[in-house]
Amino acid sequence: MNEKQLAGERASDYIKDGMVVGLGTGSTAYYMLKALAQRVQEGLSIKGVATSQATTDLANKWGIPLVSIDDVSHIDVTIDGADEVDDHLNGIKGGGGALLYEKVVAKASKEVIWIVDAKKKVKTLGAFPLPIEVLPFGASHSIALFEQKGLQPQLRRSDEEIFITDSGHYIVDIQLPQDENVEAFAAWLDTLTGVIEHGLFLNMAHTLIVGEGDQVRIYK
Ligand code: ABF
Repeated sequence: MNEKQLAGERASDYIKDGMVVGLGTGSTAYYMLKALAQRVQEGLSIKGVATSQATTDLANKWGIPLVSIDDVSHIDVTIDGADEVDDHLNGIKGGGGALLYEKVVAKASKEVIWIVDAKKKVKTLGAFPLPIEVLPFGASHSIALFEQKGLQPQLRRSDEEIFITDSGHYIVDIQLPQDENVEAFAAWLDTLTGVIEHGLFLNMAHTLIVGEGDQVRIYK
């Protein structure tokens, strides 16, 4: 069993009958969804809120009941992947391009659990490029500003084509400055017209489940 599978399957144990569950996106969340689908087939009654079209498709394929985020008052627990997580359980997300819906779902959740393989746990965030979701209208000006700040912006492409998120936006990947307070940098990003959302998920996760070798380690 690989580290992503270990983490994903362990996380599905946190899901209880009757819960509304935020369903994450990515190859680690894939294993959580597979384990959850098995439990649904065995009688578990839950409602899932998907964080991407890809996760919606998997849930439909595997028979996990879905509900719109706007038809529930809250989400009991969200289980999602991440690209990097530090010792404070701050993370970088969005490598899969789903950060906007992932952040909306996380913010509506009573508990947020991240599931990762060992290489995602880092001392300092920033080796992984920080995804920024930007409005296509004026994106060149957002990119120019990041360039001017020395953030090495890269407009994300997939097979030569500009990558388009589920909500119709672009993703610009930048380098997180190592000499800056991450909260202050996130606050600056939040002021930028044309920036829809960014991949800094700060003070949002309650539990981190890490697959390490043939073990699972849980951090709170
Ligand atoms: C998703 O999980 C994204 O935010 C993040 O990029 C991804 C990690 O993907 P994987 O589990 O495939 O490494 O939540």
